[in-house]
Amino acid sequence: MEKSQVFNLLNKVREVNPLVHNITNVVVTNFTANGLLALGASPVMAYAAEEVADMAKIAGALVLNMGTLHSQVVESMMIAGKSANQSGVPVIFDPVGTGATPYRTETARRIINEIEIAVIRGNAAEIANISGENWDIKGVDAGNTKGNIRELAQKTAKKLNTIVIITGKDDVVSNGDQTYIVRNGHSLLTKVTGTGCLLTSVVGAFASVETDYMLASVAALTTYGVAAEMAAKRTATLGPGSFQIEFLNQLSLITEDDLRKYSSFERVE
Ligand code: ATP
Ligand code: TZP
Ligand code: MG
Ligand code: MG
Repeated sequence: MEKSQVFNLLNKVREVNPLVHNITNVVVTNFTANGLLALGASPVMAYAAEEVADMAKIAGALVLNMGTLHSQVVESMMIAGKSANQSGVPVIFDPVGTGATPYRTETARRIINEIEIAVIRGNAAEIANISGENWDIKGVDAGNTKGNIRELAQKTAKKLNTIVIITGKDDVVSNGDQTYIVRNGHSLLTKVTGTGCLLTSVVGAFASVETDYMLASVAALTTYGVAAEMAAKRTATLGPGSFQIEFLNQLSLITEDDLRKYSSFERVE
């Protein structure tokens, strides 16, 4: 994959303005909608069991996020996911907090068993717990990561026959055969809630315009990480509040030149 493909795909998102249907959590809803708008996508949040099948089938992507689970939202995710699958709409899954409680772990397994997932995006502990390993997780935060993240992504992708993204200081994307590392990003992203959740929806926006979901994932992670680096530079003497707002600005302002200069990713196998 070439650096130029990242901007080509970002440009396509800006031109197509894809509808991204999110069934997400109450913490990040507004931030996710604003981040998708800034990027150039068209967000919609729709949860009612009566309408999710209709919304999912006309979307460019469906994003399922387990952040604030309850039984009604799980039923809506199942209906929406099946409708998306029938219509060929990619489903992107954020298994927030898998491993923190048995309910979250069981729900993540149910979603994976019953719905065909194009891309799963989580922190290392969430992906390990989905994969059947028992890693400690503190609520929704990965905490200290241990083990080989690259191998974990490869193994989980093979096992679940999907694309797996594990984020952290470096991000890993794997389909089981091919694996990329994306090095862009900034530690201030960990000081703003919902930056992982918004990223999952941004992957949805890129997957709406590119059916090679590996390519779409690498482009989404790179764009997101470069926007964060630029925002951190511009708010260097300030704190996470200013960074959060500037990050939204940079998602909308980022140029081909910025991506050419700062993109940092490589295929590792
Ligand atoms: P957690 O709940 O553990 O914080 P998350 O779901 O919020 O996980 P992150 O792993 O924090 O998701 O990833 C969100 C974004 O932040 C990604 O773009 C990732 O590359 C970036 N990121 C996370 N940690 C760092 C870091 N230490 N340095 C640079 N970028 C980071
Ligand atoms: N609690 C439930 S969902 C959520 C919190 C704090 C947001 C998690 O967002 P992210 O993107 O994983 O930091
Ligand atoms: Mg986080
Ligand atoms: Mg998260």
